[in-house]
Amino acid sequence: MQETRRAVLDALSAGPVSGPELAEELDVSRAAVWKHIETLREEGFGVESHGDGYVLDSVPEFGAGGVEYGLSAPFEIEYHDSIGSTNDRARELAVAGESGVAVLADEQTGARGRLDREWASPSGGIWLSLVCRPDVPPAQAPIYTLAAAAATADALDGIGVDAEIKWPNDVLVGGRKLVGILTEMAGEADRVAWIVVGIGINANVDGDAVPETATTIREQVGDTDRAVLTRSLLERFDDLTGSPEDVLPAWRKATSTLGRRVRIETTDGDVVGEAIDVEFPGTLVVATDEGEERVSAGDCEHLRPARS
Ligand code: BT5
Repeated sequence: MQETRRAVLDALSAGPVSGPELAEELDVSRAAVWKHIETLREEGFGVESHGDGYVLDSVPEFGAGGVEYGLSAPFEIEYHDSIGSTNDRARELAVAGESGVAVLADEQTGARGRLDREWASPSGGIWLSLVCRPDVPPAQAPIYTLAAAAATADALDGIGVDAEIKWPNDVLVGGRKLVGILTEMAGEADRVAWIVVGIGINANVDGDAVPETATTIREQVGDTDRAVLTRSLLERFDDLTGSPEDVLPAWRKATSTLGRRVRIETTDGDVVGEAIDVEFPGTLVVATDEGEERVSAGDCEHLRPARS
């Protein structure tokens, strides 16, 4: 959110405060104050005017203003009621040189999973794509995907949803998929140009609007305040990517893959065995009958629990 507008908002929430007082406090014209208040109203903030000045009456449930208000992570929110795919829009922004933007939508009409699979995105979800420009080699990019999964699991934990991560980046509840993550990037041999981390959360959505293998927050705990959840996810993601050494411990804490018997479908065939560890930047170590194998990408299926 634009800096002066955020300052106006802060003053209004501590209000009542008059237009002239605001103008003086922020060192801008009264007309500018008025414009900011109008914009805030357009974004869905309820700004009431009383005899003794303006006061903030309500904040929007969702949208750019609703998420940015109180957000302590360096992301600018670009919100769409409906869009084809937030990842496609984030890629456009990334290619144009943008960074630190979170593209957010209530509904997507052409969303994608990995390998161009369809991703159901009805109204009421949290469809989010983050444009990042980290100064890291491309080989380290998977840590961003793991950070997104861990941040999402932690944010869900905060609203009472007992989520578990299935390697590398599905977030499940009771074995059903609640969140999918799609990371895309561009770069050269030694440096990433940009990474787009797309996170799709089935939030305030009916169970029959998503595939049978999926679940939604509505089904699990009832509707949630999506702005609050999005903020805590962005803040946790920013913390984790700011200290990459914290990502794997956070991921390990939230995963149900480690210690399980798994089958990983990779481009070189299936790897079957017990998942025993995850290594930087996201490699799964599987103990197979032929010894340890390290897998960096693939579709993971949890088999029956490993014998102890
Ligand atoms: C994923 O792919 O899990 C990554 C999904 C990423 C979606 C986000 S939303 C914001 C951003 N914008 C985009 O366009 N994409 C990202 P994958 O592992 O390939 O899983 C896809 C499979 O999950 C599908 O083939 C279905 O079986 C299933 N599926 C489809 N929609 C689902 C949903 N809403 N919830 C759970 N499972 C779903």
